[in-house]
Amino acid sequence: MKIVLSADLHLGRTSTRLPETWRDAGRSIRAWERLVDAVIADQADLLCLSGDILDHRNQLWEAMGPLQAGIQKLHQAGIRTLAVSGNHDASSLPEVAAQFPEEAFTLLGKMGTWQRVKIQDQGQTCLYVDGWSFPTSKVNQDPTLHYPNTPSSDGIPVLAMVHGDPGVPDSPYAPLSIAHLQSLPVSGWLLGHIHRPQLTSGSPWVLMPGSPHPLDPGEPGDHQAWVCQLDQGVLSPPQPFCPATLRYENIDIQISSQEPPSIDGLRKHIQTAVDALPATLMNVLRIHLCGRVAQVDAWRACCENLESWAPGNFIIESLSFDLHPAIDLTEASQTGPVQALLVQALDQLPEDLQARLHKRCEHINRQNEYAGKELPELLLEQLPVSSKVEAVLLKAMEQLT
Ligand SMILES: [Mn+2]
Repeated sequence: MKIVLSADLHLGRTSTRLPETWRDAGRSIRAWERLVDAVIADQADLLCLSGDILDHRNQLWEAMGPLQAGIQKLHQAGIRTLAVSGNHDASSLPEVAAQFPEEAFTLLGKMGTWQRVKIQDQGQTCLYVDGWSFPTSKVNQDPTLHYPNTPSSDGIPVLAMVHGDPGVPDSPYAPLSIAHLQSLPVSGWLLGHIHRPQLTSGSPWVLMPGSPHPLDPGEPGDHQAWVCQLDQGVLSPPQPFCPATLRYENIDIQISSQEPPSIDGLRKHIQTAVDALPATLMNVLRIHLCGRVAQVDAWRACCENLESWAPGNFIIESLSFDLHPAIDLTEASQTGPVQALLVQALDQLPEDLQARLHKRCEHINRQNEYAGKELPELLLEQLPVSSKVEAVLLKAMEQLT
């Protein structure tokens, strides 16, 4: 049995910062139509959607028609859709559910109570799907605290669905704890709410599927739905399914000091970076140029008309610079004690500054722990501060030399 998993389609929204020619393809209902077709083409058995399927702010009523048409198309192909509502569609999804028989579309856990449905294969129950839906647009308590925590003795796997905010105990959008989710007797969790996909392995695995179609430049990287297999009573960890046709990407281009300023050279850098990405029809790029170069102004001039360059599968949404004049650092360090200190600091920050930053990290980590937030430990090397310090030091060197 094949089960496709997704959430956060936000039907009604259109992805932002797109050129006119990509606007229609950037509508979330187009992504939904593609997903429906892919589910049918792949002959999946179930489609599970974990909330925020409809966006409450954008074109809600226009989005309902395409959602219903998709559910109907799946039903005609013998595929059942199961869903829970999120904070965006707490009130609209029950209306959609009322239009369909249970075997076409099942909204699980209405009124904020956990509900279980049995899925059958050739007359035998092969899977339980548990779900909980947002009863209103805000919920301050972790809904899994009321999960009926009774392990089934029949060995039938359980897929559980809930929309919520993992690792944020004071969230008004159903706070969740990954550790608590993994302590419950289920085989896999399908979450929703966070648009960046994340799969936490283990037993049970926990999938935040992410939006299957990115909605703005704040959602860079891979976006897709997921698929898992139920084979001989085992629910496999999910795999990516139906990749998005749109991608936002931040690209850093490092210019070397020997490289002569040239528009063609710059274009080649960008093309190489795009070629390294997974093949996607529409790429929206935020480009960041950095390096120490002989002719900073000439490089800036090369970028002037670059934003209108659109060779087909990508556009340049923005360009930023972190270019500094190439300085012979060894020579510069010999011109005075301040210069020597700055050059040394480029390699390694002064010890007292490092110690202060370490203390700061520890303080933040303790606070996270105290607040019960499950954020990964913050390490000094990961702080963006080092690149900022480097930029300041280089600026200072420019002034001094
Ligand atoms: Mn949400």
